[in-house]
Amino acid sequence: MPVSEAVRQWVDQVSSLCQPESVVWCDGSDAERERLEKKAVSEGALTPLNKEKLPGCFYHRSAKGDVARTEHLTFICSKTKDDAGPTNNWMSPEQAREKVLPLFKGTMRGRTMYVVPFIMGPRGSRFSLVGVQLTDSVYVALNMRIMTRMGNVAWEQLGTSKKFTKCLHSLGDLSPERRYICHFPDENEIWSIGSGYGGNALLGKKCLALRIASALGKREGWLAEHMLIVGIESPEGELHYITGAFPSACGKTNLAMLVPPPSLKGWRVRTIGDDIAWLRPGPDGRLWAVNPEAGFFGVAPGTSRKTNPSAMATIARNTIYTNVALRKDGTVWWEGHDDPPGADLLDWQGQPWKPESGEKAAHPNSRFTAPASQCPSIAPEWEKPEGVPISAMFFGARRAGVVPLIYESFGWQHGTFLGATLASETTAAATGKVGVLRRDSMAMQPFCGYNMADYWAHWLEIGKSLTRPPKIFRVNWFRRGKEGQFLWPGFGDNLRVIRWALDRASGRGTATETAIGHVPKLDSIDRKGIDVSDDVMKELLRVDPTEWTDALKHQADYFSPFGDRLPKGIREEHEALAKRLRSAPAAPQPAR
Ligand code: OXD
Ligand code: MN
Repeated sequence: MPVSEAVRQWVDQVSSLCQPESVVWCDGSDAERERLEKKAVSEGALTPLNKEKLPGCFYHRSAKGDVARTEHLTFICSKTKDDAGPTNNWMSPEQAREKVLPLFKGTMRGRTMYVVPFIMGPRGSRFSLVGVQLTDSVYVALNMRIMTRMGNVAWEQLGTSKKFTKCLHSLGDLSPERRYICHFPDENEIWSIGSGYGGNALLGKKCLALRIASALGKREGWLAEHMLIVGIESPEGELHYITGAFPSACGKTNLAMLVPPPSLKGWRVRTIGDDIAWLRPGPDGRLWAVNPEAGFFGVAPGTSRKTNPSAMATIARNTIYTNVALRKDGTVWWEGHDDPPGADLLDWQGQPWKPESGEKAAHPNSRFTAPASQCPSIAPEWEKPEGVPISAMFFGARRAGVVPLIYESFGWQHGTFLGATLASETTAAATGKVGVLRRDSMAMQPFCGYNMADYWAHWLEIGKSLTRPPKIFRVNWFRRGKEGQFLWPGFGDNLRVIRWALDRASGRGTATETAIGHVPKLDSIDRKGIDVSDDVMKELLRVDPTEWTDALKHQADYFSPFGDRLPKGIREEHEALAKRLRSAPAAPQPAR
């Protein structure tokens, strides 16, 4: 397969720097996969799992301190600090060359360097981008094979072009002291050293498809978003596509593979993607989306036949499991699994585990890497080069109070503001304390490759180019009652909420106008077949102007570091909300 001269030159340069013992050019073939799997097993990077129960599956245990994205070690290396903005760590390109580049010197001595060409996006699509990852981790090469269109297809797509993202990765010594994930949006380049964890090491995903792509999208007039994409088909055959932005580990994979409950007969969900959407205005004035990925890198704990039967079917073969617990019979287990743990379980660190230990057997951020094509609900159109047109977009987060189950924005600008002000209680997907309220604007805060104020301005610009923009909604499946219990059943029943949104997008559906947006009326959301009383529904939909006035102050604090860069449209929405809240009647007190 002919390879562009630009690629060859770069591979030579990196080889002289990292000094690998050998260089393997990946072609993406099945024979190669078998070779790499054998190598990974012989090196101890992978353990084969039970061939009957989990055919084609492998197990990987990562280093103890390398189990999640490390945002404090993640940098945007743009020309100026202002270009990266107040929400990103910044390092100048010169400083990165001085401080980080030397860490790559000789780092691959005695190791193999894999040249992993890949396409993000469907083959032959105008949306798609080519990347080449150089890595000394066979585990990473095998994961990239699942998560992207990897191998000769990428060389074919690239041809003689120089437009590819240079993704340099080395495990280094896996020490957090020498761990850096650096992004160069102007040079279209990524350097990652010191981590083998997915989000830090599978460079096509967060690094390319979000941080680098968001900056590229800004220049070229499109959006790279931390969003799932699904098609929702009614019993009458009406098909709408939606996207949903949720912070990490807030149920995007579950929503992307939602199974309608038996009481919603005839509804069907078609999965397109579970984590990332690339969106472009189409010639018809609508917004079109593709999923740039080819696999799912999902959180294992909590995944079961009850919560996500499609995911369970997807991960039954050809899957790499990372940091889950291992059973003696070569099967895997995690908290929230359907089956009991059984005896003789080894925890994610390889230690014998007993339920009474009080410790988690699987790491809370343990993962599965599985091909999207294996998902029973995958849409036949999931790889369409032109993508799918979007009718509605959802911004959601984990909030115990304040935010109602769903509300609809007054339009694109207000919808952008709803996304911009998203905040969520933290989870285990990134290192740090769990359960703390943290701003995660558009669910993109850890993933935006440039100043977020410019990013919101870019959203507003994109809106202007759409004559048929999607409706934008804010959702919160996680509202709790007085005793701390979740008020909404969630999972498959979230389809009831989406149905209301799609009705609204089609000019149907009833709502009450409130200070924050259009909220469903008490009976707007179908509750047939679920036990959600009127009182609980009232609480789920309650908008308390006092609580929101307080939230408004936090929003102002959040916006303040952006200074004059904050777009006028966002400032206007903030002021308009303040005004509406001042004239809003007091809310009735919670019923429970
Ligand atoms: C992910 C994340 O892995 O958001 O998708 O952390
Ligand atoms: Mn994600």
